[in-house]
Amino acid sequence: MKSGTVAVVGRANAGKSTLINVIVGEKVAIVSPKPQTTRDRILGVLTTSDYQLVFEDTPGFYKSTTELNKKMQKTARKTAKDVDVILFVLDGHSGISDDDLKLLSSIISDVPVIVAMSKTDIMP
Ligand SMILES: Nc1nc2c(ncn2[C@@H]2O[C@H](COP(=O)(O)OP(=O)(O)OP(=O)(O)O)[C@@H](O)[C@H]2O)c(=O)[nH]1
Ligand SMILES: [Mg+2]
Repeated sequence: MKSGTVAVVGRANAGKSTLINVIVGEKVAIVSPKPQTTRDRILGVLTTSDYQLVFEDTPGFYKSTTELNKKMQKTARKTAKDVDVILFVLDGHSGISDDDLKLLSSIISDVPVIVAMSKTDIMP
């Protein structure tokens, strides 16, 4: 059986936790309209007869200099280095911003990145 780990990374409030809950089929991660809801790495596991995928939810990137925020950003960056694939979530409602592009280029490493767009149901 194949198995792999996926870090779900993106701006705060992009819809990362929502996506993981949908893929995994249960509510493993808290979802809320407030940015910075996810504060630590959270695991969601999808097991089928052919493969197993472990999703690591991460705190969303957010501009703030508080110690808590710095710690959360460090957690997200560390998680992104430790996995087989990065799933980068873009918020389709607010659109692609310079912050998204900066964040994306800052996490580029040897780990392949797949980009997903959330909130396509409410895209302008
Ligand atoms: N309409 C719509 N709303 C969505 C979608 N995905 C997420 N949301 C909403 O967007 C808000 C943020 O979703 P979360 O999944 O908590 O976002 P997150 O990226 O995990 O946020 P942080 O953990 O704070 O970084 C919530 O109010 C969700 O209900 C979507 O596809 N469509
Ligand atoms: Mg979250």
